[in-house]
Amino acid sequence: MKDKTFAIIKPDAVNKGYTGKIYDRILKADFNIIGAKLLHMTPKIAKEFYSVHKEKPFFNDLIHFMTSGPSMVLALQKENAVQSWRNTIGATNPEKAAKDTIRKDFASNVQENAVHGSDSDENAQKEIAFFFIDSELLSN
Ligand code: IDP
Ligand code: MG
Repeated sequence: MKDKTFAIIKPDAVNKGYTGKIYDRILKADFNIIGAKLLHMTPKIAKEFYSVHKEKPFFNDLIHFMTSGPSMVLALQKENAVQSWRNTIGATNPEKAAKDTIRKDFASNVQENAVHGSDSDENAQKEIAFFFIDSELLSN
């Protein structure tokens, strides 16, 4: 069983029509998409998902942004998925993101940064379970 990570194509990127282009990057980086759905986060869902950041000065703005329109949530599978996806998306701030990363190419700023990626295997598992039930995930 290969490693998994959790990704979001955030409302800025969905709104700008980048979903297909970001899918291309995912597939070119050899991830298998094992779960995918389009949803519009409620404040309750966004606050719970980002609860680790609840004391941060940007928390309220982040919730406003994440609930501003539809997002695409994804479960991705690949060897070393968490680190590999973080490498594919680049730094949180697109100004600091490496060349050819998703955030470098599609993000607007440090908040509206196009995509999410889990930061550990433990969080990847929690985040996938937060958005998907087992029957919505491919297993192999
Ligand atoms: P990550 O998404 O690269 O893991 P985190 O530090 O976990 O970055 O922050 C979660 C999200 O909160 C970021 O992706 C971004 O949308 C937003 N964010 C992080 N830092 C800032 C900031 O300094 N100002 C505004 N928004 C931020
Ligand atoms: Mg994070």
